[in-house]
Amino acid sequence: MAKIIHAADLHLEDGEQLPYCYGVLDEIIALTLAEKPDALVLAGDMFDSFGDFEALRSEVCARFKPVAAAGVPIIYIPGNHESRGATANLTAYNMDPITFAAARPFSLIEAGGLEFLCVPHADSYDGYLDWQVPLKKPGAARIAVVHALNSAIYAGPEEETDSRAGVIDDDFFSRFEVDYAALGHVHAGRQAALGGALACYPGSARVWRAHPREAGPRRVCVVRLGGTEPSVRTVELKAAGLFKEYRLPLDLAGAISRADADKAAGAATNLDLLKIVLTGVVEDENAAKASAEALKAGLKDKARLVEVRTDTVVAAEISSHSLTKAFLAEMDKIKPEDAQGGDYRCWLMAKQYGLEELADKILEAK
Ligand SMILES: [Mn+2]
Repeated sequence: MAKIIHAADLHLEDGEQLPYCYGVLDEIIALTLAEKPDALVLAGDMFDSFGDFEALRSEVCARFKPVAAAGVPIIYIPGNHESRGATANLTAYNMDPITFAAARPFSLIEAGGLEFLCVPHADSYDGYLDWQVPLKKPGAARIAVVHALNSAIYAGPEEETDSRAGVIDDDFFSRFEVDYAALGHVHAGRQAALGGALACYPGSARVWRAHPREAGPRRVCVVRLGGTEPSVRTVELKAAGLFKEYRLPLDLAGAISRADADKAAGAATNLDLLKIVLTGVVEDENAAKASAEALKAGLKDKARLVEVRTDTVVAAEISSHSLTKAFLAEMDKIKPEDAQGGDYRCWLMAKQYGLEELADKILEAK
């Protein structure tokens, strides 16, 4: 039996997020030293850009030295991000003690008694039918390391809006006798059988941005190979923190309830990326914006990063309108007493929807 650790999409970034990024990297390294796998595989986008690659690579190589000293080979392919803003060919770089498999279209590396078919990111893999990949040695396990999209395992929208990753065909994995596909690019974790291989996106190793695909614990895969079918166990990275999103209602004056703000602040840790969307019908857009800014300032030290947006309907002087007055008076009659309970949340939403309808009608009539 062989064992590998598979991580992807760490997006190490120079600047104020660097200590956080290194915290996650160090957790992956500590896990590797504890698990003593036959190899550690990094399936692309270890760095957020070519500039980050240039600035951080010597420090990153130094951090991996204990892994190499423990006899664990480290295999790393470039994703689409390592090429962003590139001014040099990535194959020119020595990443000792990391085996940096940047040669295109592929390289076959034997390490830890395993075969690694390493495929750096490319805009297209259409030529793979002509690739001269040696046959798998009898009894060996083969791992494909690929940073790409595949429609069978992930059919959602493209990960990034400003660029498209190359798409790898299902047939690739059966043609080249792959047992396990160590994939990178899709930041949500995914697993599927693909052309006879078990294919896995571990998901981004850290929370890269405020997006639903970064929700949930960030993970690496611990993969067992050889003998029977490959099996995958995922391990959560505590240092990655979480992406948390809340929608909080503003009142007509554009004010946020203290209880709501405190609740959001209390739920975050200093590793989390917190996103708050302020909703509701407001009479003054500037008041809503001021609330957003005050909230952001108040949460600054509660989370690693805080984003506050407004998603409000602006209806000036709506509260003085006779329909609104009547509606609010009726709503007040059925207001639940306990402002923390589920009934209260329902009541608040009903009031919001009602106000949105009224805002529509009143604005239409104008
Ligand atoms: Mn990525």
